[in-house]
Amino acid sequence: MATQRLFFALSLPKPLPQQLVNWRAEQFAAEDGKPVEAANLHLTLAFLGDVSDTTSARLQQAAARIQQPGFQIELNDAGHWPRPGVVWLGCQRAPRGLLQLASLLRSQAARHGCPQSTQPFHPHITLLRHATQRVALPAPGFHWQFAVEHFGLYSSSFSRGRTRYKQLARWPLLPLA
Ligand code: 2AM
Repeated sequence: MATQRLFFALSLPKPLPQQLVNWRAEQFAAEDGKPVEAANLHLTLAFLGDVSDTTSARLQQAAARIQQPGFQIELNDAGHWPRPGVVWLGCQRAPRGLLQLASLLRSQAARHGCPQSTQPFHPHITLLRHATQRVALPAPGFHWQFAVEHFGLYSSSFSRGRTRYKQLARWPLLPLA
């Protein structure tokens, strides 16, 4: 049976990806890790793993029924997870809307046979992989915020040494209050 590696995620509005890439270039040297390309920067809501077309269609139907307001994300935290060697950006206090959306998608995923990690959800944007270097905070220029007005379903594939993410579907959140 054909499957695709899928995940629900938030994309980053322009010009944020380029701003993050610029900031990263000031903070980290080439040998500090493998930078995630600007086009691939995202915040994962629920990782689904390898999913059949039937399950993908069911998950998309469930996602389309989600009705919740958009929210603001403030990127004011960063860190380094030595295993698996990830440098990430995140929030000191994740907004309730973000936690609610991720929790709903993760429980829908589990119900449709996509096992979810038992680790607590820690929303983050991965900036570097195979990273050995910690992030020194506070750092100059560190603090961004953006409005989240929709979420999407993405496929992940790896070919010719590159990871590619493709948006398969996107759903709007209700207008921000
Ligand atoms: P990461 O950025 O912390 O590695 C696509 O692979 C996205 O799904 C990545 O953002 C990755 O998070 C996330 N993800 C969550 N759980 C995963 C898993 N078990 N395997 C691969 N990616 C996972």
